[in-house]
Amino acid sequence: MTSVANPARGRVCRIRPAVTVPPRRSCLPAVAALAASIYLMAFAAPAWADTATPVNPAASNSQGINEIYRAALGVTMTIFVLVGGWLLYTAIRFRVKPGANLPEPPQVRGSRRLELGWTVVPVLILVALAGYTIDKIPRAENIGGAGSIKIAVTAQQFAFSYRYPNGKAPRNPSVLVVPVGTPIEIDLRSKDVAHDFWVPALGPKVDAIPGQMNRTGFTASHIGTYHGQCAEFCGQGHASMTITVRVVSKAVFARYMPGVR
Ligand SMILES: [Cu+2]
Repeated sequence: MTSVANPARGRVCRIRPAVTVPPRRSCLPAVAALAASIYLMAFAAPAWADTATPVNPAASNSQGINEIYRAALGVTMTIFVLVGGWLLYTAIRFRVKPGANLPEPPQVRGSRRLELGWTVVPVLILVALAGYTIDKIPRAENIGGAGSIKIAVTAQQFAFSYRYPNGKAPRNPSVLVVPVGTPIEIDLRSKDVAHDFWVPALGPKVDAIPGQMNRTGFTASHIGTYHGQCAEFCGQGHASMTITVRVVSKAVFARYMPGVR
């Protein structure tokens, strides 16, 4: 081992003698595994369904949640592609060839610019994502407004029950029918244990807690039938504690539940 002066840094650095790299083992299995993974990812269409977000939003509230998901996914995927691409490039570009002499590469210690960069840039990214999320949360949680309909929802092992402002329940007790484009306010209570009301396509998930009334809601933007599920394990029948919300036109709702608007 010899010592030489490093003119760039004014220090003495050590240079090791060249090393002869032994021939590598075949990389065929690794290449085959990578190719198989890419093939499976590219052709497993169902696995990509709703990848970016849990569902297709059908209300302004879930649209707000959707936008937060997409922003976070966009930023993180960009970072993944940049870092992963750079890693892949360097691994291929600077790979060791069998039988090559391998001198020790330049030894770099400390770089204020680099260290500041990899500290400040992630902080700025996180602050931007947090700011965007905080800006969108009011939209996701926005309930009520002119012409809103207040519906009392009661959770009980193992079903949700609904009551309109006129005191009536839906004709099919397990299907909540609401008009499109109308703010729906939900007063959520539980009769026994903790449950959770969640219809992903419509709005945020909210706990139903005994002795407490929690409020949630949504303004549906599309006519259709949307499904949800109690999202808090509440006992043996929890899996059967499903939610069905049917969004109909205002005219259909006026005939379905006269006097409620
Ligand atoms: Cu449950």
